[in-house]
Amino acid sequence: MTSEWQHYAAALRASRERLQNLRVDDPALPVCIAGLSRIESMLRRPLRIVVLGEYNSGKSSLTDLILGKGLLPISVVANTSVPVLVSYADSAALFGVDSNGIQIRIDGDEDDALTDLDFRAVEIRLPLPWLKHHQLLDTPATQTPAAFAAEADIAIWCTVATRAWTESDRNLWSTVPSRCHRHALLVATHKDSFYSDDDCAQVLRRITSVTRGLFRDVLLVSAADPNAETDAAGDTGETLTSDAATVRAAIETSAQAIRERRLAKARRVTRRLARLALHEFGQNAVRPEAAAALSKWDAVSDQLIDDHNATRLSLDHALESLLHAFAHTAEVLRPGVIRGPARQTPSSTPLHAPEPAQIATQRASVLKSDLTAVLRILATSSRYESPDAREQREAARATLLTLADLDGAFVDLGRWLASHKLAISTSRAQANV
Ligand SMILES: Nc1nc2c(ncn2[C@@H]2O[C@H](COP(=O)(O)OP(=O)(O)O)[C@@H](O)[C@H]2O)c(=O)[nH]1
Ligand SMILES: [Mg+2]
Repeated sequence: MTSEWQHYAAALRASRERLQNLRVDDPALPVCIAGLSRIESMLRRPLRIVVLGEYNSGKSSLTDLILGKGLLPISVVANTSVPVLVSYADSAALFGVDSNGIQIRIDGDEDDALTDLDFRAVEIRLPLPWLKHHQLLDTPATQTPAAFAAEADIAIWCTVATRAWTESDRNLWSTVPSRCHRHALLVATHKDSFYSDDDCAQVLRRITSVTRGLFRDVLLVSAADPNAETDAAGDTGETLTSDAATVRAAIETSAQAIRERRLAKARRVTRRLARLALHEFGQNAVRPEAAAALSKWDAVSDQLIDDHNATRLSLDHALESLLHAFAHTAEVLRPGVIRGPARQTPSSTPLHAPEPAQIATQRASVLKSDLTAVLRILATSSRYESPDAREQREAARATLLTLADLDGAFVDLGRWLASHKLAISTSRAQANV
C-alpha cells in the first residue's frame, strides 16, 4: 500500500526530473531542482527509533524482537558500550565506526574482530523490508539519554516490568526534552515474569498511571522469553511474535503522525520554493512593453504594503487596493485575462465566494508575491522566442505552477473579485497603469 507521503515524494521526483530534462537556461531552475531534491529526501528519510533505558532493561532484546527474533548478531550487540545502528541494505553487512567517523567493515574473514579496535559505534545493515522506512538505534546505558533522544523521531524507554519505572528511570527520562515525549513509547519488558493475564493488566495499568503525560503509549512485552516456543524462521528470516507486532503497531501510530507532519511541511516548503522560482523565472524574458507595467505594479503594491504596515491602511483596504492594482496590471499585460470574454461572466452562476477574511488571513505581502509571480508570467511570453524555446519554457512554467499550487488561490481570488462586483474595464486599466 502506497501512502500519501509516498505519492507526494514520487510526484516531487517526477517534477524534478521534468525540470532537469528541459532545455531551459534559467538560473531559477537549478535552485528549485536542488530544493526539490532536498524536500524529497526529507520525506523519504527513514524514521529513527532510538531504544533507551538502564543497563539490562532489555534494550538489545527489544531491538532484536522488533526486527524479528534472532536477526541481530547477539555476539555483536551483547553488552556493547557503544550505540548500534540497524538500517537497510540489499545484503547484510557489519561496520565499526572509528573515532574519525570512518566506517570499517568488520564481518569478513579477513576483517578485524570487533574487540580489536576501539569503535565509537557499530552499524548493522540488514535486507529487511521494514528497515526501508525505519532505523533502529540500540543504545548503551547512559547517564545522558537526551543526547540520543535528540536524534530520535521516536524514543522508546525500556524498563523491567517487575520493578518498572524506578526513581532512576524517572530521573533519567526527565532529562529528555518534553518535545520528545509526544511520540515516545514506554516498553516494560519481562512480561513472562507474570503468571496471569490479570497480573499483566494490573501492572500495565499501574505503569500507565504513574507515567501519564510522559509517553504516547505504554506496552508490556516479553523481549526475550527463554521458555517461549521458538517459531521456525521463514524464508525472510523474520519471525515476528505477537509482542513484536504490538510494538511495531505502536511505532506505526507514532510514525503516521510524524509522516503527516513531514508531508504538511514538504507541501509548504515546496509551494514556497516554487513560488520563489516563478518570481525569478524569466526575469530576463520580460517583454519590453510589459516592463513598465510591472515596475508600476511593484511601486504601487509596495506602497500599499508600506501603508498597511504603518497602519495608515486597514488590511481590508490594503488587500482590496492590491487586488485592484493586480487586476489592472493583468489586464494591461494580457487583455481579457481577468475580465474574461463577455460570455463567460454569467450572472446566474452561483458563486461560493469565500469571506474576504479568508483571504485577509494571508498577509498582504505574501499575496503580493504570489500576484507578482502571476503578472510576470503574463509579462514574459515573448513573441521573439523560437517555438521550441517557448514550448520548453512553458513546460517549465507549468511544472512550477503545479508545484506552487497557485490554482486554488486564483480560483478563490476570481470568486472574491466577482463577489465584490469589481468592474474592471480595459480602458480604465490602461489609463491607470
Ligand atoms: N525473561 C526475560 N528476559 C529478558 C527479557 N528482556 C531481556 N531479558 C534478558 O535480560 C538480560 C538483559 O537484556 P538486554 O536486552 O541485554 O538488556 P540491555 O542491557 O538493556 O540491552 C538478557 O539476559 C536478556 O535475555 C524479557 O522480556 N523476559
Ligand atoms: Mg544492550
